[in-house]
Amino acid sequence: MARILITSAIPYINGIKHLGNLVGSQLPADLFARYNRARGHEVMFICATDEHGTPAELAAAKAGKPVAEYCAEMHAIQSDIADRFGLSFDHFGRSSSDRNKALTQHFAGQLADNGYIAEVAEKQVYSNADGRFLPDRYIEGTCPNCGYDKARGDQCENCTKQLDPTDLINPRSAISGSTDLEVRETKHLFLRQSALKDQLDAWIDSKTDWPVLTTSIAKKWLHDGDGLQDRGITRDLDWGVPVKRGSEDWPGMEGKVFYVWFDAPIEYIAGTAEWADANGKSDADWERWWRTDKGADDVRYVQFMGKDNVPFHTLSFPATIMGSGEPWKLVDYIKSFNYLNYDGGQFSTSQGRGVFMDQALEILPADYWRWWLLSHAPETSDAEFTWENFQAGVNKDLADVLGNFVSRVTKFCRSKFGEEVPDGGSYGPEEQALISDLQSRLEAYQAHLDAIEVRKAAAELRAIWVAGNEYLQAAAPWAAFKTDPDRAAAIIRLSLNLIPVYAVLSAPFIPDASEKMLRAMKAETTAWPEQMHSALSMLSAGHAFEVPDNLFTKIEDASRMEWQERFAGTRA
Ligand code: B3M
Ligand code: ZN
Repeated sequence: MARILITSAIPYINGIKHLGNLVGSQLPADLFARYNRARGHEVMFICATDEHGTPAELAAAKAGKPVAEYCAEMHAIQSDIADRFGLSFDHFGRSSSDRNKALTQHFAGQLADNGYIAEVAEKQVYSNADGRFLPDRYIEGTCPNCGYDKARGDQCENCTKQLDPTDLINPRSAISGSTDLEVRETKHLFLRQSALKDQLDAWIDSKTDWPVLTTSIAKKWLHDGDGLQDRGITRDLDWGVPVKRGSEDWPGMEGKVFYVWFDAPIEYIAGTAEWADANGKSDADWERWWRTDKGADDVRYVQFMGKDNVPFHTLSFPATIMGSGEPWKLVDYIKSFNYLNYDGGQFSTSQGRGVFMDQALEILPADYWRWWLLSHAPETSDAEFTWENFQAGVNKDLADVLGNFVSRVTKFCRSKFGEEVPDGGSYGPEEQALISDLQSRLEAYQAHLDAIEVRKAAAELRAIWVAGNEYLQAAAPWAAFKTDPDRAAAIIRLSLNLIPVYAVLSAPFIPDASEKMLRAMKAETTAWPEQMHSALSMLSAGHAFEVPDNLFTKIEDASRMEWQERFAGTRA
């Protein structure tokens, strides 16, 4: 039994995530977590909401709520949707937790003690009316390029020109509208990533089994242009982790918070501590996942994320860990994803384009989405969601292949033998051939899941379902029944036995349908089928079952067109 620590990139708090976000981190992480639990490994699966930074402040302001209140509400909403999607986190934490504050401050203190923090003086815009420094995007004014009067200090939204706050004509505070602004000198902290460059480079080089997508991004940041740059890790915001050096105040840093990307990955660790707190566990219980001096040396740590998050996870967060000089666990494997596009364009949170997690569940059960998204995961290149493709995937794979098999077998048995596994006959050459085919497919399926090859695993699972269907079609128990009822009984006995095996193998992809199948078959064990031969004789003659309700309903053309239209524009 191995110990596997799994983290998914933590979604920003501002708003409900779209399906492109879901398939790029949380969903494949859940697949991997469920699979490893099913194989009997000890799994710790952590996710959280990413609650700091300007996007959180701005979204709260837009909602007219204090930011802490906004975050608490959005956390509850995201947590509920995650549940309904079957995301089986051991804990869904919050980066604004006390645990994360303390740990973030602790890391900053360690980094400073070890010489990896530089204090840099900068000139920045200060608002007298607001009594604070303003981040670039909190300053508005007229664009010198196009004359747009709501250009922000970092960029003009109208003509896309990158700006400095001092470029703006008639600058004003986006918070109060005040024009009483001045440029003042202030200090910020920088993480001296450049000083850890060689260590990071060697570490990345040692990861020969990582996906090219992951290592190529890391290498680019390490070597392109002037190489790895030091990174500012403090901001002038009210909302965030207050800058402290461990538990001590940090002179000159009053009123500042850590940059959101500094504290967000630390939440992977803090989230595990939150898990311990929430479950009456001790510090030792979470530290055995994270501290190599406290038992984590035999943990395999796997991270899931979209490609835009790779630089932070291959460079900045490892720099934080290495620079701390303490024995924290570094990631062993990073699984990164390309983008999923939506119907000829991009999913977009700011424009509300595409299907969002809550909307998806309003129209169809989670399993339909899980199956399609995972079987089309954007692994080797960007992928595209189209309604036609989604309809085809659901109807063919789930309804025609898996659902139809379960329904045909159980209904045929009920009508000819009653609702129990029939006696008579024995497995012949066709059955032996199926069993050995399934055994090699099982091994391939496991290998793909172990390697986190999501699409390949889905294809193999589909092939396992297809093999049962083809067997049933060729063995034709409905014909055999007329001349040789014992032969029909043997065929049906094997076919009924396939259902719990399918349920267990499919559970990481489609947990709800899997549970329905197991319940209908009244299966006593849900153990992973290590050997097909023995797994396929689990249900013996006389074992009672029930014909389940239809597992999957096909998507009609009319619904597809209605949804296509409904989700064509922007979210209301
Ligand atoms: N919240 C970005 C994102 O959701 C960011 C990930 C943080 S992972 C530590 O894509
Ligand atoms: Zn402009």
